[in-house]
Amino acid sequence: MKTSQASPDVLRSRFARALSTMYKAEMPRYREMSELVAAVNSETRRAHPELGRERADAGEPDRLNLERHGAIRVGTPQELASVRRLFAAMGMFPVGYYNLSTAGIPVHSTAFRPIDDDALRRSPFRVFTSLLRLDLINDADLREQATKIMARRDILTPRCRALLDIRDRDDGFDETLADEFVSEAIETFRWRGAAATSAETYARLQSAHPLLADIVCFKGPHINHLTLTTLDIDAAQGALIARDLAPKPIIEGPPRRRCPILLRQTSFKALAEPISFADGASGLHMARFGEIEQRGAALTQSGRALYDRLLRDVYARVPLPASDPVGFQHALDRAFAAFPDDMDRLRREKLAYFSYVPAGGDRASTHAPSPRSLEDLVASGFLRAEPILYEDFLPVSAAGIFRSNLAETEPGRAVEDDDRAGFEAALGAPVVDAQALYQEAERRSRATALQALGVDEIDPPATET
Ligand code: OOG
Ligand code: NI
Repeated sequence: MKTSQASPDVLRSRFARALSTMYKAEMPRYREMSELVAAVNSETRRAHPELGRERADAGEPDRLNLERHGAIRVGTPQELASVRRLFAAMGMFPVGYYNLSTAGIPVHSTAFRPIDDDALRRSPFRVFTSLLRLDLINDADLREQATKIMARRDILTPRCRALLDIRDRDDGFDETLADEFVSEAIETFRWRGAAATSAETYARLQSAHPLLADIVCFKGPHINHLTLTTLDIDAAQGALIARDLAPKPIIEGPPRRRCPILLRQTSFKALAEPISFADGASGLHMARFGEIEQRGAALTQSGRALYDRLLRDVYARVPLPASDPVGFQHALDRAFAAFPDDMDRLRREKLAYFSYVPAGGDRASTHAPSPRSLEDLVASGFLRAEPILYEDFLPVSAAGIFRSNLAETEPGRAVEDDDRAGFEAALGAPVVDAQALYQEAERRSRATALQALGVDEIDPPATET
């Protein structure tokens, strides 16, 4: 990249703003939700000014009301490779492999997201991207028909492809091309109420699986939701109910805690939107909604194993949360009493990742005597430990989100086989390992902090690999 060129971070940030503007114009209910979330956030900030420091996802006020993620579903390996190329131009890379077939949803997914701390800070926007698994659709005729329909479309505009070629050649975009690139890029994600198939084909695909119709029948992978962040998701959920915005009955993820972990999410349910078919008929399509999230600490492998185990117990007790939200909430609270809820324990028991910062104030001018263990330095106030924010997604939550927005409430037939190799072949690259990113972030912060204090690291790494 040359200095006169727009950086990938700048492109991502403009792209996220453009998508937000487009989605709000397409969907007044999303605009309404965004106003409500902004109001909850400023109220929470007013009532709890300390949140800026204590809560990992507080962010700066002007950044708080920007979208954190969106989601799309693509149909073919070529389409996945195309979006990979598009997102790479904006500094977003595939992190993680999510096998949703275990929950009866015929897709597997990744999250295209910024990877390093600076990039995340500059613009945290990411796109949860699912690829249809036609191999999980039983009807061979339908598989063939779906393949033929999708072979006719290119989800990138011709100009967008040309711009990506220019980028490869010049290693970036100058300002004029950058603006043009963003406006071409959002075309891929635009909602088009005109289905590319007849009503009959749509109905066949829909009855095989509602996702199939959504992925196959349109001209491209419309954004199916954008997601805002909140400082208090329980308050946001209450506000959705109070404003009749019909949220899903449960908040996905861990229960409310003093120390937030991972990711909690809610949404208003997909709207039935008018569509027209290629044969002139018209109908209603349910796919698009708005989401709210609250993020907490990233968990280590053992923290995550504990989370997964507790959540499994909850689902064993209440298999269909949507039909018993109160019982589910109760079971969730009970089970998670077993998950330590204080930052110091989360850190010392190596359940969550932390970054270490030399403490300011009095301590900054005192030289820490060397050698000292990391624990000593934290205990004596030379180092401050802050939870590292979870930047990824949760498969069980994602499955719940898919389900509540399809005309389907019961889990579909579960298939265990993951096809990471197939996914990575389609992508044309391996996915990045999220755990490795958090481990490295913790290791780097520790090394930098100790170096700043002039202390040699003498104790073993704080987090096992
Ligand atoms: C994606 C659902 C997953 C999340 O926040 O977990 C997701 C979809 O419905 O396409 O966005
Ligand atoms: Ni989402």
